[in-house]
Amino acid sequence: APNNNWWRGGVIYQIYPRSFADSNSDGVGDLPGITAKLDYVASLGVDAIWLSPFFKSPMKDFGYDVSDYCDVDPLFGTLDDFRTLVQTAHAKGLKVVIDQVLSHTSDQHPWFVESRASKTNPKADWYVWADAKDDGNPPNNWLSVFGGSSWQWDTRRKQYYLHNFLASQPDLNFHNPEVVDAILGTVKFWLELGVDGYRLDTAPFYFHDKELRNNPGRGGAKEGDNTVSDVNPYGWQWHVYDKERPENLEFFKKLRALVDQYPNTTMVGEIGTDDSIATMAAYTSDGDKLHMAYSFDLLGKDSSAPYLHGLMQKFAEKSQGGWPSWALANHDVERVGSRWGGPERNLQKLRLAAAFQMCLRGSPCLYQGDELGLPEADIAFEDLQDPPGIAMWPEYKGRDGCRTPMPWVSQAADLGFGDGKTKAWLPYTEAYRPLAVDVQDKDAGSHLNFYRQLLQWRRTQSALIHGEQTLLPVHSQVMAFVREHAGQRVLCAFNFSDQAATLQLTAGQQPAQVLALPGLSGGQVEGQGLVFEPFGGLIVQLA
Ligand code: TEU
Repeated sequence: APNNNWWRGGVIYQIYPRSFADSNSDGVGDLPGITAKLDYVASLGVDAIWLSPFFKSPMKDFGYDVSDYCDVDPLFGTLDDFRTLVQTAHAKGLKVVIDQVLSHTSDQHPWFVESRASKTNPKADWYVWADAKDDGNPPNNWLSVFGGSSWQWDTRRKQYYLHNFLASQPDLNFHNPEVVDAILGTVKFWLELGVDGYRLDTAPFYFHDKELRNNPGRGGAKEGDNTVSDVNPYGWQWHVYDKERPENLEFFKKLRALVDQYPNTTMVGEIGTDDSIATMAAYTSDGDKLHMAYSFDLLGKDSSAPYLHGLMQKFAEKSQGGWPSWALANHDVERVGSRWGGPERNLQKLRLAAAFQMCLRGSPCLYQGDELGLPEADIAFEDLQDPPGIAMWPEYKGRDGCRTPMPWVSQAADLGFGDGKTKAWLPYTEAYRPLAVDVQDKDAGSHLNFYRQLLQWRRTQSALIHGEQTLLPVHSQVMAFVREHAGQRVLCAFNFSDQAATLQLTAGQQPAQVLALPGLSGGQVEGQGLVFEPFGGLIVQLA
């Protein structure tokens, strides 16, 4: 029988098409390149792939600036290439989730070209236009996530338009019902082509505050201070008017009604905001909005047990049955191999973190190359491609360091990314040579084979996929919780510190059997307690 809930607890593998595999040797990865590597992806034991955008785009934000929602950019291939990719993935038992960048378009999108032409054209109100203040300044203090004001002056209309990211990514006006209808039409297009779901880019950003009120400062920001800082996070668009506004939830219901017409489909909303937990819960409760909410809360530096505990506790308190997707990395942040692994790329800790992610209630999301334990690539300023990186260097070095080509073949000049001769859009990372797929494939003890074993093992543990999750009390070193399903109770405990640790269990937590997870080590049962080496972990079936 078809499993309508494959996404509940399913593992998602994120592919960044530009950097995965280059079939036509133009220096940029493409859809046929991905299709050719699907055996590899299936060998990991994941349930689905999520493809970052491959739609027509001037590539100012590398595809997150869409100029035609219903076509493939020639750089990535054709619609037929996409059909082949979907067929091939399905034949290998992989679901296909695609990225939908609905909040904004490219400034080259015909909708925007028309909208900016005059104040009276039929699409005049499809984007967020506003007059200048009397002194010529933008209507309010909102800031772009990528730096500077989020308002761009347009000389033709003599008005400002809103952009939450680059100026070449104008924000669609979702308060206009015509825009919502047009967007739902584009979503339907891909459902008809057989996709299994959507990753919704910047889901909290669809609806702006209609009254264009200033973002309030927080905790001591001075009026007029538009710099992004700890005291003024609301200078960004990440403010109270955006996240859980009723219009957004109503839009999700419309999306859900559409998506539900196609069996076995899912949606995961990207909540790329600080303090996302309440928002994640609001978006996924009651089964009538999004299926899953993708959190950024494991994408920072903090991997301490108290932090992780606080996060999971907060989600449990707020969740109302909502469903999270936890990721340790993506194409926007420093690779987990460095961020959590440190300069020495501590494999023991990375394996502990991976096991932790796979044991959590929710749908884990892997980013390409995490399974190889890749560190962040060093990129020289001259090689930078990412606009916010170029703009904010050296305070912020941008996102290129996690986007360099996948290393497939250790000995090939281009690491097996293309035909061996072409220069790729980002430099090949020499440090990836010894970590290439062909090397790790052959090594039974490699990080890659650890991941394969972890994912295979998880498939046999229904408590980890379907179980309820109960946290143990907060502990300064050990993050621990129990997953419970169909009478089976599994205790998962992870020492996230570089010191030995012990964890006392209560009388109700009688260890019955240690569940051997290859690659996870450094933990053992001693009477009514668990003892751990630094970064040791243990998974125990309770009586
Ligand atoms: O990212 C949204 C988001 O919140 C990011 O801006 C993130 O905080 C930032 O990249 C700093 O790490 C999505 C996409 O994932 C990103 O690649 C796009 O650039 C962005 O939307 C605009 O579409």
